Amino acid sequence: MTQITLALTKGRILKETLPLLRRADIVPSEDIASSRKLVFSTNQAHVRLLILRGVDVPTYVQFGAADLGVAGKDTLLEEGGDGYYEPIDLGIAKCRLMTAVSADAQPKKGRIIVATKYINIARQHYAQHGRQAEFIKLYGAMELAPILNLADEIVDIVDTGNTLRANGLVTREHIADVSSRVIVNRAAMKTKFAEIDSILSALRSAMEECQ
Ligand code: PRT
Ligand code: MG
Repeated sequence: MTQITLALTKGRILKETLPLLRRADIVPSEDIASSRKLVFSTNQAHVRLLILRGVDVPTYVQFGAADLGVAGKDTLLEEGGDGYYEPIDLGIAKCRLMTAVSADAQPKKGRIIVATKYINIARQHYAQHGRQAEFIKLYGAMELAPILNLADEIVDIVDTGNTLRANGLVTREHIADVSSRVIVNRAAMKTKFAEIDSILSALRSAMEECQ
């Protein structure tokens, strides 16, 4: 059978994807969380799993190094790649992309500074709202930026809101609802249609069983 490569990330997406894969009868041959390996075989001889950084999943799928991948919609919006389809919303790892400010911040006129790891999403959002902004790229701990006066606002992922609250920030504008999506390389969808279609069908059934 044709080899199928599925790209995943360690972390919360993996945790919520593995039960769905198991129901779809794709079971890694060893425990991914406790291994340092980056490629895993599965109970299905023609299916292997790659463990990548989240931001690299769309890149691998776009260029066909992986046939399928699971990535957060936030990552897909930010990376903005083409070359893949997005056939399934898995409805897992749900959260929201929001802007946030210091709870005691005074409204600021004119140009503001926004710190975020989502530069492209942020640029588009502020432009759409007709607000002038400069953007500072951060790779983590965005919540610190307003506290230390590095930025006036941040654009970040919010789930429970606990992280923001714990750091004296409040949400302002909702940018997008986020969940994890299955993406498929466009060429592979044609050349490996039978194998990929059967995985997509199994995943859809697995999702129904979970509801
Ligand atoms: O490999 P890399 O480090 O780049 O990826 P990762 O380890 O971040 O990947 P992983 O597997 O953990 O998944 C991240 C993805 O999960 C994101 O791209 C989102 O699509 C999704 N997701 C869902 C979240 C959250 N919920 C979430 N709460 N990603 C991050 N958070 C963080 C957020 O950054 C913030 O610091 O949790 C904090 C906010 O949570 P609350 O509950 O305090 O509001
Ligand atoms: Mg992380």
